[in-house]
Amino acid sequence: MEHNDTSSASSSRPLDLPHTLEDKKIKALPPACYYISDFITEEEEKAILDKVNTAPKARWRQLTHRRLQTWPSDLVKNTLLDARPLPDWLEQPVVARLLSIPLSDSQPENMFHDSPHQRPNHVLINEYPPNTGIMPHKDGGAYHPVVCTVSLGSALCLNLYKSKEDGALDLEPVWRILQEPRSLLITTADLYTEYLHGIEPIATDVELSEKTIVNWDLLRSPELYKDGLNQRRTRISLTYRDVLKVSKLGNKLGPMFKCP
Ligand SMILES: O=C(O)CCC(=O)C(=O)O
Repeated sequence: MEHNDTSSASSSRPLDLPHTLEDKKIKALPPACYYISDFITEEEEKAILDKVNTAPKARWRQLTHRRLQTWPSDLVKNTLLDARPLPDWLEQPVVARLLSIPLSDSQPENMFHDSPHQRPNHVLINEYPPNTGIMPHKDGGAYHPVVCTVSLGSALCLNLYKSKEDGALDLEPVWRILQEPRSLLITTADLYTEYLHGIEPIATDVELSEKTIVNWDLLRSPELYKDGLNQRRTRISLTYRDVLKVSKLGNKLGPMFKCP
């Protein structure tokens, strides 16, 4: 099985794929949330970054502080109109590997076993140069509540927030997750529906320690952050999700409705 493939011929560092997701559970978080530090190799990271960075200009959507790509396309009214499969470079190795990891010894199914398409059908690619972040938010109703995020190029902290009783956002994060390059973070269930997530627009993540970072024990290289700091470089994230509604009509509308 793919998930037993713990080495790569030319890779300097082996993968660290667990026997089951249970082995990589972030224990301090409500169930269920997982962190795999070495989900892809450096060579795979480089190959994906090349594809992201050489995508046609029209693929990028520029927001005020950040740019992003959507594959196979944007959603329209929470619906995926373009039902083409993901391109090969987003499918392999990530999706195959995601689907190969069982939930636990007693649950041999993978994390998408109960999603409508039994696999992710959509990828959002976000670029975060230093000093760039994303406001605290929830992902909304378009997706099955399993979110798989692969980080490339740089580490940074994802913050989780809770609304106060009066509905206002509590600006102090409840938890912080440090995402290293080449890692996979999976969030599901309550973490998806009850909490907000966001990334602070800063150049350096501070006060990093086993007391402040919930996945400290699962990090590949905690020693890199022993001074409590992470100097950010540009981080690219790939967010894999299953969009609930896919329009059969979309592909019949012709190339006008398709992204390059
Ligand atoms: O880049 C990330 O890790 C988070 C992205 C995100 O929350 C979003 O695009 O909704």
